Amino acid sequence: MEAENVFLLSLTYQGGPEDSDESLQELERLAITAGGVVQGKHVFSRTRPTAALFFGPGQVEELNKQIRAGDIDLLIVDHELKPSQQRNLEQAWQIRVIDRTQLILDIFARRAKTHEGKLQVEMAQLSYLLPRLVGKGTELSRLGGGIGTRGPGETKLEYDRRRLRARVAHLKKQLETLKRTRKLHRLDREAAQLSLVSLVGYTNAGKSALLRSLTGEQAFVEDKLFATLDLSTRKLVLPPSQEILLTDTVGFIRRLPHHLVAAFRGTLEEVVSADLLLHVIDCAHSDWEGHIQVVEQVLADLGAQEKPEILVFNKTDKVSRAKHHRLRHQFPGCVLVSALHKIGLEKLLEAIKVKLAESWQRIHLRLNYNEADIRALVLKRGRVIKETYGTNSMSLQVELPAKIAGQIKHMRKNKG
Ligand SMILES: Nc1nc2c(ncn2[C@@H]2O[C@H](COP(=O)(O)OP(=O)(O)OP(=O)(O)O)[C@@H](O)[C@H]2O)c(=O)[nH]1
Ligand SMILES: [Mg+2]
Repeated sequence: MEAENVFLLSLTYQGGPEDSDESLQELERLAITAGGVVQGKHVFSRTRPTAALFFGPGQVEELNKQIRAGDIDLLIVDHELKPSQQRNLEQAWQIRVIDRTQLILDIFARRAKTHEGKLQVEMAQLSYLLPRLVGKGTELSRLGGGIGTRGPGETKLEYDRRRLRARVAHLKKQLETLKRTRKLHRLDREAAQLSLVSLVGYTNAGKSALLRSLTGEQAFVEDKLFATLDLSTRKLVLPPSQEILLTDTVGFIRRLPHHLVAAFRGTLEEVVSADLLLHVIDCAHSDWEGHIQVVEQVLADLGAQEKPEILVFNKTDKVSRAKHHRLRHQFPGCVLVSALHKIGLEKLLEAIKVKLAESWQRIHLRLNYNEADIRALVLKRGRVIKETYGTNSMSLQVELPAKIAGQIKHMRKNKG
């Protein structure tokens, strides 16, 4: 497909978002990720948005001249537009207009790989499109290509609204089924009693790179926003022998469209059901502090603000020693790493071990020598603090997750 020439537009107004500059820069990266060539950008300012056009009539006219003079295929507005505003702007400018949400949906559509990921994106796209179909009738075929029209939804655009609604209902059902299956997997995990550690963080922070460096497996890493959409979970051994599961998933972004949050809620809830969150931060990014806030807000929205968390500052290879010191001072307990250069990984593994152990119970076990299976379980899921050997039995001081302690009790009772 030929690259599209896009123009980016934003509005500052009283009571509006205060992060316009940061957000517009990000919109530019998103547009490029979606395959656009950014021809220009502009920030208008007004007391408040207008109901009909979002921007002021004079501003729309001013931009019209610029559009006529240039070679622009698509206008992207860095706000969520009402369906009527979008239609009116398209009429005024005679080119396609999409908003931030639609752009992000487009990127998600390209990125979704697994069955569930695709269903979730289609669901988000359709819920976004449905209110926009009002009065459009056969005009829909107009949306036949380019940024903001791609993905699982695109072949479905000929459906009339009734069939779209039926499709949404169908998707909902399928996602529900998948969610149930996932719950079963979660039960499996609980049966296996493995601790789950989730990587969370702003998009492009280096979560997948970290998963890859830690586990030595191939995770999809790319210098693009939303490189990863789907859950991927790997087993990881914390030396010497403790086994845990590490999960990587979709990154967060400011003004994450609520359609997406809703569609991806199942996956995100899975992530935050973890025992421990590793919040990965690109400390070389100019807005790293803003990113932390966005991520903490999304986590709070998902009800995960109380989860144990380790702040992992990544890409430390790109910042000065002085900044390392400042970060350590400002965020006690944080870990500094470079996923790319594999720096600080042992410290991170140690920090994960310590943090997981904070909720463990310390118990005393007297084991016969034929109970090697229980000792092995302790070594895999917890740790031995002290161990002494007698003639007929060994005495162990151990620290374990409460569940494992319960499991061991159960195992011994069954043996009689
Ligand atoms: N210099 C440097 N670059 C890094 C480091 N870690 C990751 N990167 C780069 O940062 C970019 C993003 O890395 P990813 O691992 O894809 O980031 P992510 O957090 O998984 O991003 P999403 O999947 O989009 O949410 C890639 O180009 C990586 O090579 C690091 O420690 N140092
Ligand atoms: Mg990733």
